[in-house]
Amino acid sequence: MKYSFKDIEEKWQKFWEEKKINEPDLRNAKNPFYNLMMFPYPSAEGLHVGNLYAFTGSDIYGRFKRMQGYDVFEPIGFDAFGIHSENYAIKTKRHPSKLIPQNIANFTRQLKKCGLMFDWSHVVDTTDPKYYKWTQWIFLQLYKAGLVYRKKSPVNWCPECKTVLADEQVIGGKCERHSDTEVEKRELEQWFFKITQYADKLYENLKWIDWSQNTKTAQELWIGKSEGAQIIFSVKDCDEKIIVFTTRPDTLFGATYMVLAPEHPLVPLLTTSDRKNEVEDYIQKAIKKDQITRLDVTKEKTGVFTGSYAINPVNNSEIPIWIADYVLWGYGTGAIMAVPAHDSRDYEFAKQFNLPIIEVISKTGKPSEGDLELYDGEGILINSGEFNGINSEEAKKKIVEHLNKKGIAEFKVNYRLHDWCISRQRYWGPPIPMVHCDKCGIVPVKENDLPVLLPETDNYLPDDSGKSPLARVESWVETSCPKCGSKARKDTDVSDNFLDSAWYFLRYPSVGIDDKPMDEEITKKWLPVDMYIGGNEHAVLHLMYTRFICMALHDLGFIHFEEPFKRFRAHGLIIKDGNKMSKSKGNIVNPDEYIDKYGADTFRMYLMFLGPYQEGGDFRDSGIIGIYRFLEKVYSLSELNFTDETDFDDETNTILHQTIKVVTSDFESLKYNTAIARLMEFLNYIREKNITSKIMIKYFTQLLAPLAPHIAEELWNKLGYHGSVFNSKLPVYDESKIKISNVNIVIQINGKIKDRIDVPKGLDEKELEKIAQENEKVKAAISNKIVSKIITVKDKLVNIVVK
Ligand code: ANZ
Ligand code: ZN
Ligand code: ZN
Repeated sequence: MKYSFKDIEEKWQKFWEEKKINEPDLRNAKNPFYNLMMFPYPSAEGLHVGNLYAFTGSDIYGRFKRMQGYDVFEPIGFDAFGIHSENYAIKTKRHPSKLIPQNIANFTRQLKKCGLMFDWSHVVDTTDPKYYKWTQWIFLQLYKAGLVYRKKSPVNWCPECKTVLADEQVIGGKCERHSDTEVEKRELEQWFFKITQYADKLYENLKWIDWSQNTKTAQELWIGKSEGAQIIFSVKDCDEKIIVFTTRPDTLFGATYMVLAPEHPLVPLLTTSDRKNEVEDYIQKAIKKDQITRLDVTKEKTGVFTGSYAINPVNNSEIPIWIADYVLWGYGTGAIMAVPAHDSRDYEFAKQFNLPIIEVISKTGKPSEGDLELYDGEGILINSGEFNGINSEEAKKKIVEHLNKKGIAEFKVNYRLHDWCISRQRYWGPPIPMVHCDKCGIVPVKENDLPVLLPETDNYLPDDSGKSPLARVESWVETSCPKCGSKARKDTDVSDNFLDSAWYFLRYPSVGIDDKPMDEEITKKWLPVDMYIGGNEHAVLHLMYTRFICMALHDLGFIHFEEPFKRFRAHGLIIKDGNKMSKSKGNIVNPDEYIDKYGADTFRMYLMFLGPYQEGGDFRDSGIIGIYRFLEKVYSLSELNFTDETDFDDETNTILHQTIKVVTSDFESLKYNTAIARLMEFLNYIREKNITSKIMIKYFTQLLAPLAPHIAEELWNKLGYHGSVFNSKLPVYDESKIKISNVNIVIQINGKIKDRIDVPKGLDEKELEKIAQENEKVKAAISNKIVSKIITVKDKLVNIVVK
């Protein structure tokens, strides 16, 4: 009989749905396991193969856990608000509120064909007022807790998106969505979340959470914890003080000038009248540049002298105050003490503008001879008065302590992380639940009045005004003040799409419960998430925001954990025929086509066979047929006349138990490609040996099930078992049955037998040669001769020819 995957897959998909096979009893489950994958945004193009790669790997893990006896909850949803969706709606001139539901329906149809173990009774759609009501509720809770503030500040503005962006959405100075568009700085009043209040916890917890190392490293760098000190410098003939942040207080005697960021508020005060024009010109140019350009070490340093001098507190020397764009406003204090002998940027700047360079750290404890070279390491202090001879580490402490007594220095930890800019001047998002009243100022919407519904309007295009399209819907904007009742205006920004996705996994198990965001009992049972799989491109975006939101909700007493994901694993990326997939190259793999042609089981297994899941692989059309053939052979097992045989010879036992062992450990470590290879070998063995034992085929079926769920159900059924194979337990291997069978081989020298030894069956030529050459008798016999040739016959003999 032909392997008619279409009938088989439809039949079992229907079975799962009708029998609610994938809907665990969330309240009463005994052994809960929350298996999460990153939910997609429902693009109009439909399911992308990248989505499916991520989902399949996660689904296999979920099915595997289930067959180990867990009650696995594997939900799916749609991240349907946001610029991605909105831009597409604009491009195709269809209103997002019409387009998105169609996309969701299409995604749902596609996903249901892929054999994923989703609990379709707990779907989250972030654009559903029943969901975003609680997104707004979270905003209000954070606001009440003092974690939300409004500030006018230079923010990232994408002229294409016509909205502000968070720092995390700016990549190399360009918009993450428009890689050709330079992000501008605009002075706008925006809502911010105080993620920096959690900087330390976000950083410290990385030490123990079980996440992919590359993701943790990305977060570590992004948070950028740096330990140092703040030092106050006074200004000559002036009452102003300049505070600097430095990681090297030990180099204080080498500070020969100071630099303020062009945006620093003291600049106008410190600029002398003769320098005014030059300074103002410079500021105009500098503040337009983005961070990356400003920090670029390969670019020539620029700057101007303000005309004022600061006093170095350790030796009272007068040092000039400059402004330069390599010092950033928004990091540290926006001012530095420059130590050109020991900091590369200061060094270049000093060379360029002929500023003095004084060596204060020496590797040897003695001043350098000849031309002074930059040295940015640690060492022994020189030219540093009473601190001479002390090493850097100690000097850092001593100098700060010394100045601290005078009240002009303190130890300080600094973070690179900035607060999260949360407001967007776009249409397609949850309105920010705030009201502006002339009498009361800014007032939060009452919780009982949530959700603040997004108004329906055809006039939803973004513009360059810095205001959201919502501002144009006057009837909507008008409201009454929640506090005093007088006429007031709704806030017209919407919240960042990343707020929608920062808590969706908290909602999944509570979907259907509408009087609270999360049911306490169910949340206690299912959260935190046991396993989360997704792309590493979210390392400093989604994965940072979710951690922050969890920490805040935890501290406010809403949830019992502060880290959302017990384990996180980043999957690799797949490419097509050696190239990145892209629309412009026209090499996008459309899952629908392949599933129609080969079936979901084949497609799933082929995706997983491309390479180690955490590394990705290269999709080639020619490869998929191999997997298809394999499943055809699997299917032919269903036509055997099964026997009740349960006693197997040693070799068969060894192979069986070793296969169980390797495949289960491969599943656990997401090495699906090698698990598949192993199952292929196992199937070959079964066929070669004409094994028809029901129990043996049963084991094979169970091991295959997470990878190819439909065909496994079919086989399970043909074997005479009832219900779903996913309600059965995976076989467990027996170590004592794993006997590697040995063969006795002959070792010869020039054709004469020297030894006979036992080796594991099936060793290849190279391994056999090595064993023979390391044999003591052989070594002794050939010690002073030259080996000219080695002849090996697998499992039989090694003949060493010597001269
Ligand atoms: C004096 C000094 C001497 C420094 C020396 C370094 C080496 P991280 O590790 O990244 O925190 N800095 C401080 N604020 C800055 C700003 N807003 N823009 C640009 N640079 C800034 O780096 C901290 C160091 O970067 C600080 O320590 C300061 O230079 C500089 F031999 O102070 B240092
Ligand atoms: Zn953009
Ligand atoms: Zn009021």
